[in-house]
Formats: sequence, C-alpha cells, structure tokens
Amino acid sequence: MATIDLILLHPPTLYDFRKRPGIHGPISDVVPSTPIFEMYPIGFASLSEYLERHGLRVRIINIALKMLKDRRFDVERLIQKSKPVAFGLDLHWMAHVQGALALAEIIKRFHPETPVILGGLSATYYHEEILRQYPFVDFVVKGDSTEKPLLQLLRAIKGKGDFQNIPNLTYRDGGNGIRVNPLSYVPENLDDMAIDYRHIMKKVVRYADPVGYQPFIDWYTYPVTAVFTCRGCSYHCKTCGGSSQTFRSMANRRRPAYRDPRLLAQDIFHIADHLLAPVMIIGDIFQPGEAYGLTFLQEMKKRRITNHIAFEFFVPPSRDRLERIAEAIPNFNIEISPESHDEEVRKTFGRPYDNKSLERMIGDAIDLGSKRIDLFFMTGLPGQTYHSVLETVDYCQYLLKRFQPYPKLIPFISPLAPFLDPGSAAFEEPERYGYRLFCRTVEEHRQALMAPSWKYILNYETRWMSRDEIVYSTYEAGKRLNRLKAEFGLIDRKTAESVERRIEAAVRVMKQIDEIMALSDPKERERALDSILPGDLSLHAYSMSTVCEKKELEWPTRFIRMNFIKIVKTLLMRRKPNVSLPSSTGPS
Ligand code: B12
Ligand code: SF4
Repeated sequence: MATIDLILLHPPTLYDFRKRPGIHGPISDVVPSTPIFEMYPIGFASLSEYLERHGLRVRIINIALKMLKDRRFDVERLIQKSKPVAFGLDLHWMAHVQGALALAEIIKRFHPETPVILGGLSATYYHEEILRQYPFVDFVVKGDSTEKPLLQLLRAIKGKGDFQNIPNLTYRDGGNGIRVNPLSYVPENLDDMAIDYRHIMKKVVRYADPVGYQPFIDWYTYPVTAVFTCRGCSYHCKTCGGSSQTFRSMANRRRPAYRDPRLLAQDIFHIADHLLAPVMIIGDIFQPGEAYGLTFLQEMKKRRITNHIAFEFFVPPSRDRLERIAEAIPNFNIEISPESHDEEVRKTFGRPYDNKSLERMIGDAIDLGSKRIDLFFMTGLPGQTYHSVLETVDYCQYLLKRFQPYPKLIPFISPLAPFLDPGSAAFEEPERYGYRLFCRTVEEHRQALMAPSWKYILNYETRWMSRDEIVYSTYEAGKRLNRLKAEFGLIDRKTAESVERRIEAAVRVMKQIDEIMALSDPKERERALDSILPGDLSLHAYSMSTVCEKKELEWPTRFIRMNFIKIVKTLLMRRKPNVSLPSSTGPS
C-alpha cells in the first residue's frame, strides 16, 4: 500500500481511562459520546477530503473509540506499526488535553523523526505554551480552518521545504526557539470545504476499518449525521469558547464564514441518498439573515427529504420562519438552549430572548407539526444559584403541563463541564463574570483530568455556586427532571427507575470520593479509590448517561438506516466532492 501522508488520531480525554478509576460524571449526557468524548471533530472529515483532493493520502483513526470498544486494544502496537509521513492529533476540545499529549508522547517514543501536528480550538488557544512545554509536539496549525495551511505544511515536510511562509503555523525552529507565523489564513466562506460522508465511506473501505472512522460508540445503530452552516458565531455567550469575541481574539475571525445555502442543501441530499437517519444542521440557518435561511429552505423544497432534520436555533424563530420550514421539510425537529428558566440569568449568559417568545415558538412549532422539540438547560451559569437550578426544573414542569398532550417536548439539564471553555469571556475575565478558576494553563488542565471525580476536574466555580453545589444541583435537578419525564410519559417507568438508581449510586460514590480525598496519605488515598472504583467499570456504572438516557437524545430513524445499493454504487464511482454548485439541484 502507498505511504500514508497523514494519520489523524482522535484521543480519549484520559489516556488510561481503562485502568484509572474515576467518575467522569454527566459531562457528556447531552451529546452522543460517552464521557471519554470519543467523537472526533467533524473537521477531520473536511481535512481528509481536502488533502486527498490535493493528492495526499490520509487516514483517520479514532483511538478513543477503539479503546472503548475493545478493552484489550493495544494503542502502542498500532502506533508502532503505523509509518505515515506525519501524525495529526486533535486538541480541539480542552477535555482531550491529557489524552492528546499522552498519544503525542507515545508517537515520539516510537517514531522520533516523524512530525507530530496538533490542531483544533484548544491547540490554537495554547499554541505557544504547548510547544514550549511538550517537546513531543512539533507543530500547531492554528485557526478554525486549517485545510489549506495543513496541506502546505505536509508538502513542506515531504519536500524538505521551509515553514516560514506557512500561515497559521507555530513550530519549533530547529533550536529551542518557537516560531509563530501569523494566523492569516481565515477563509470568508466554506464553499471549498466539504463534510462529505461519501468520502468517509470510501476511506472505511480503503482501510477496512469501520471502527477507526466511527464517530461515536452507537453510530452504526444510530447513524446521526451533521451538516455545517458556518465556522465562527455571531453571538457572544459568556462561557463559550466559540463565541464571536473568542473567534476574533483567538482565530483572527472577524465574522463567521458560511457555507453557501445551496451547497448546504446538497450536503443533506447526499446524506439522504445513503442514510435514512437524522441530519442535524449545526448553526442557526437564520444566523446569517433571512435570505440565507429562505434560500436554503427553497432548495430543500426541490426534494421531499423524509429523513428527520434537526434545526438548531439561537433565538426562537418567528411563526413565519417556522411555516417555511414546515413547508419544505416534512420531518422537522427543533433544538434550542434557553440554558435557564431565569430570564436574567439567560440574558447575562448571552441569550437575548424571554420566556414568552420561547413559549410562543414551542406553541407554533407544535402547531406546525414539529416532530420533536429539545430544550437544553445548563448548570454553572453566571448568576445561577442552587435554588435557581431547581426552579429550572419547576419551569420544565410548567412547560410540559402547558403543552400537554404533545409527547415530544423534551427538556434536558446538564453541567457546564468538564471545563469552562478557554478563551471564553468568563475564562478571560473570571472576576468580571463571577467565576473563580482552578486551572489556567495546559498543564493544570492536564493534571485536573487525572482527578478521581468530575467535581475535582471542573476548572471553575462561580460566585453563586461552589463546585459542590454545581455537582449536587446537577444530580438533584437530573433526578427531578427524570421523575417529571416519567410523570408526563416521555420515558417509561422502568427507564426512569434505572436513571434514578444510577443518579443515587453516583451521588453516593461521589461522597465517598470526597471522604477519600480528605485523607492526608496519598498511598492510602489511592488504595481507597481502587477499592471503590473498579477501573473502567466505574465509567459504565457511574458516568454513562447519569442524569438521562442516551436514547432520550435520539430522533426517530427507520428500521433500515442505510441505503446499501446507493452506498455500493458510491463506492464504485469516482464522484466529485460537494464543493461546487450544479446549475440545478435535483435527485442524483
Ligand atoms: C458542532 C459543535 C459540537 C458538536 C460536535 C460535532 C463534531 N463531531 O465536531 C457536538 C454537539 C457533538 C459537540 C459536542 C461537544 N462540544 Co462542541 N461545539 C460545536 C460548535 C457549535 C461548532 C463546531 C464547528 O462548527 N466546527 C466546524 C468543523 C468543521 O471544524 P472542526 O471540527 O472544528 O475542525 C477544524 C479545526 O478545529 C481544526 N482541527 C480540528 N482538529 C484538528 C487536528 C489537526 C491535526 C489539525 C491540523 C486541525 C484540526 O481544523 C478543522 C478543519 O479546518 C462549537 C462552537 C463554535 N462556534 O465553534 C462548539 C465547541 C467546539 N464545543 C465545545 C465543547 C466544550 C463541547 C463538549 C465538550 C461539550 C460537552 N461537555 O458535552 C462536547 C464534546 C463532544 C465530543 N468530542 O465527544 C467548545 C470547545 C471549547 C474548548 N476549547 O474546549 C466549543 C468551542 C463551544 C461550546 N462550548 O459548545 N460540539
Ligand atoms: S453557545 Fe452562543 S456563542 Fe457559542 S456557538 Fe452557541 S450561540 Fe454561538
């Protein structure tokens, strides 16, 4: 087989999670991943497609998922026998800092001459510190769009060229100095980049590695997909490391880059041709303005896609906009994150709408046939107290009552965890927003991840809630919400009982850990922890879907979720990526 130019590896949050006891907590309850955050950045798909389109060979290996699936999977062996031109690792989510650095170290141990490249938002934020502190990392490619600079870097590595003129690059300059090239490659649109699932399918076959490309643990039974409207954001939520202000200071992005709405529709058509599963549209289609959203919906109308399509809204859309969605998409679903029932807390956080407009939207969406409406609330917000968290659950009860008998209004509550996002306004100016930080540097975050429970991993507390209060209000709210869901028939009694049992067990063990952490002798502490948390079993027993069931997140799919004939055809054909607009968009 020809040499692979780049192997992109996705690490687990904590490298030896299979051996190390710990309660990772409900940190991933409202995303498809486990607390190991095995989902790789979707940008891996566009990097792979772009680099291959320009003549390089790329392979993605989801190490986190392989470790999760197979207790005996030997990471070191895999790395030892892999011999690409370079390795790439994502340090996109800060939660992966321990795992990413551990993998980088292993790579260098086996392949001292092979370049190790890091990328993603957290690597961008900490680029200089990473290169200064960790000699096993050679390059950081900064920014939210690294397709082009990464191509230039790989070409320079292969051709022994120099790195001086490669935009967005921070690297070690032979000696011990660090060179920081300007972050000047910031594309204004996303039309030359594609998240093309057909590309991924082909690579799965090329490398005969369905697990290496699998996005998360249950993907083959629930193959949810995503399309992207943008990179960047025009909102400025105070705890978000992807806000307009953060993108400006960290990634030199002045305004979001959007994907042409007609290309976005095509992305969905291509998915619908192959998979009969739900598609999540990331980013509010009305964020760039009315015209963008309406052009997209006009395009969608040309084909009656029956896949469930989930829309994410940053503010409740008007009835008129919802009507357009209902006309274009038979199975539409809605996701919105009010964060808190308390309008003051919500406003301070950065969401500019009141409960009246939220409730108006829910009523309209039900009226117009929305198949499902998910509401996401959070703990750990500026201005939010323990009491306020529990009042959020009361508000959920009010909503469920008010919109009865609609059976698909589904509230969730989860913590702002494991970390307050580096680069967010609250991280940059903690005092101003009422936060107290326990970690600021890469190393402090890396160390925190090795703590035995998510309470000690949390990198913050607030003026209104200590870490204890954030943790226990989350469990208490989760317990109450779980009961409500059973009461209103959103989940069955058996599920509710098992969630409640899990919450209670998790709280019990969290308190035991608190007692152990108070022991002064570190050896005794370790022994005591080992005795209550049996290795990776603790992950499954106390951290998986603690405050709600993963199944609650799932939009409906059909029994047969893949169009196998179309998939085989795609594998046999050479198709163009989805980066240019056809003169008319119709069934392909
Ligand atoms: C969509 C999204 C998600 C999706 C993820 C889809 C996916 N698989 O990528 C979902 C909803 C699942 C999600 C989950 C989480 N998310 Co999120 N998410 C976003 C969001 C809204 C958009 C990201 C996006 O559009 N990316 C565009 C894609 C195409 O690019 P990309 O994947 O980032 O990849 C590009 C670059 O990052 C870079 N890159 C990435 N990896 C590598 C590797 C190398 C070697 C190189 C060179 C480059 C590189 O190049 C890529 C292509 O140019 C951002 C906010 C924002 N405004 O950006 C938050 C954001 C990224 N998420 C965040 C967080 C905290 C999380 C969670 C940890 C939350 C939680 N506790 O559950 C989880 C982690 C999930 C996991 N890994 O299992 C934070 C990250 C802050 C930080 N620095 O740590 C952000 C910034 C804001 C937020 N709070 O939501 N998220
Ligand atoms: S949390 Fe707010 S700032 Fe962050 S991506 Fe979502 S809407 Fe944008």
